Amino acid sequence: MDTTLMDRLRPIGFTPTVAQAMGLLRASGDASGAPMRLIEVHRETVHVTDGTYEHVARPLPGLLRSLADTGDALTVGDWVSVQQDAHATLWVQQRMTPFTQIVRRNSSGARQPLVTNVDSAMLVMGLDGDFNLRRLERYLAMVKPAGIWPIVILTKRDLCNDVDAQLDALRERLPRDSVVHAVDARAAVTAIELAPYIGAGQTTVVLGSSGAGKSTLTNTLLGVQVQDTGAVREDDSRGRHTTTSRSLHRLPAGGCVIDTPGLRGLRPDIDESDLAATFDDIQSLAEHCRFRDCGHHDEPGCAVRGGVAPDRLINYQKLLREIRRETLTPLQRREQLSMWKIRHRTAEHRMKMKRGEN
Ligand SMILES: Nc1nc2c(ncn2[C@@H]2O[C@H](COP(=O)(O)OP(=O)(O)OP(=O)(O)O)[C@@H](O)[C@H]2O)c(=O)[nH]1
Ligand SMILES: [Mg+2]
Ligand SMILES: [Zn+2]
Repeated sequence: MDTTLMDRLRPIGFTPTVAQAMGLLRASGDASGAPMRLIEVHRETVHVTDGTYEHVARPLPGLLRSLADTGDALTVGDWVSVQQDAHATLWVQQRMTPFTQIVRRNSSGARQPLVTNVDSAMLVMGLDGDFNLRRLERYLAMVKPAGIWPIVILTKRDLCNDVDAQLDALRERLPRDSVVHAVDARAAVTAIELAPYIGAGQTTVVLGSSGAGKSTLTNTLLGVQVQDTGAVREDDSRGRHTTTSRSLHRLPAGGCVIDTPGLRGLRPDIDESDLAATFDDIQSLAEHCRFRDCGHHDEPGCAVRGGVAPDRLINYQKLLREIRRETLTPLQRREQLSMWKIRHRTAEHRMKMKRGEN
């Protein structure tokens, strides 16, 4: 690969490893397209950058089909090979298997990749009514198992008069090695504070609920107002879903940031061992429980209860139940449903007995 091409692509995250993977990819097919990075996904087209210019391209239907077969899709952050046909239409021919990928489950349970090839994720949470440790743990459970470095960014520091109390609550709750910054997302100095996390050629993604300040932070990192921002509701600090699609932007220092819409009802696409790795404090305490299969509910000799914040344990158990429910076979699901029905009926019966209706 020639050096001018390398120089052009490096600021958008092209590394020797990507170069090698792209080279292998192109050698494996009959394609000889140019390596580009996907910056926006639309219904029929995608926007890509070649390091200098942005282009609109169309994905080959065969590529979309083969991705869909494995619950995958073209995603912002992807490296793709793009070729022009005789009519000057650009076609996305192939996609490099992502080095990292953040995936959630949508409301119908299907896998939905959010972003790919990111090095770090800025988990953005407001120090206002948005502050919610259970939600933050959910984000961590989605990001950490993907091999992505989480950075907790607490915005609206300027609006909060008990920052220290919130920080203490967070430190007590999260693993000791968590990286946390409390910032005013609008302030230029915040870009300087966070610069070490997005070196040249690295990509970060901002994640968090609507109104948390993801687009505000994106603009501050960029040094220009590119993304629209919107006021939050006063009563509950909720945003109005101002950002509606994911987009990748180049930073002046040579990294990239991906802005995303606020996620509702986040379900991470992870398995039990991923969850255990995210809640490794619970995992290591569990080794000292009297019973090997201790559920840390009310079993005697439990080493976990009392060892971690009670609400953290509740959240872990909730996530575990969700994951187990998702991995149930249809038969197991039916069995569980009928068990619930029986429980419900028994409870109803008991209520009637109490009311003397029997
Ligand atoms: N005072 C103050 N306001 C902030 C801060 N961060 C964000 N805001 C404001 O909060 C509101 C929501 O910010 P956005 O950046 O639009 O939030 P978002 O996370 O992008 O929201 P969606 O696009 O809806 O997902 C805007 O009015 C911002 O100006 C902060 O650190 N301090
Ligand atoms: Mg936004
Ligand atoms: Zn236990």
